Amino acid sequence: MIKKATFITSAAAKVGWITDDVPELCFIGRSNVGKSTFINALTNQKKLAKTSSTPGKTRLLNFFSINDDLFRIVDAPGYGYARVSHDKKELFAAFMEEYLTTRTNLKGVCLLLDMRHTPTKDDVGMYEYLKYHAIPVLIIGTKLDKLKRNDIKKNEKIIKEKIKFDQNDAFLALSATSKENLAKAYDQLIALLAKEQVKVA
Ligand SMILES: Nc1nc2c(ncn2[C@@H]2O[C@H](COP(=O)(O)OP(=O)(O)O)[C@@H](O)[C@H]2O)c(=O)[nH]1
Ligand SMILES: [Mg+2]
Repeated sequence: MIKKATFITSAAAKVGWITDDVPELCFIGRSNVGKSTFINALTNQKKLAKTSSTPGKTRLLNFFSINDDLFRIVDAPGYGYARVSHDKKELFAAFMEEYLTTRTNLKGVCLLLDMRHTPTKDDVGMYEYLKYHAIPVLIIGTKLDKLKRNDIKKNEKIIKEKIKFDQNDAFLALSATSKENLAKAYDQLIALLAKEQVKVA
């Protein structure tokens, strides 16, 4: 369980990154997917990650220390709003790309997808990008409470098909509001920290 979570710093560029060996898990998702709410529920703190009402407002990486530096959660800006063209290279800001491709502390990405919807082009592009760079991924399906029981398996199947889900990755659908499956998230994060980065063909 997460017993302690503290905000350390924000960084807009590499110069602001922390220099040490603490492993990091980066949380990524479209604006409004429920990332801040998930981080707050996971850490049992009401305002750790700001639940912003202005989509795409945050332009920084936010670093949080978990359980006295057992690992860090790095909250990334939401994608899907800032994008200026359909060029894949501009799916996210250059500083995000630099973080994801050069940060040695990074052990995995927690990619959040809304359980209610078919993943967007941006979602598909993001997963593809992570796979291309051999970054271990945990998919968190958010807002599970909004689904009818019958739709849960159905939607999970649609999402997995749409993103071409790799069975070696983990998938966990949960609700930050009803707390369903929330307790399972911590173990998944610990498992993600231990995963090998395997380059696929
Ligand atoms: N029903 C439900 N609503 C949620 C859940 N998680 C987030 N939300 C709502 O979705 C909206 C966006 O959440 P937020 O955490 O700010 O999204 P972010 O932009 O990804 O950080 C807010 O109105 C939240 O209250 C959830 O598990 N269930
Ligand atoms: Mg947010």
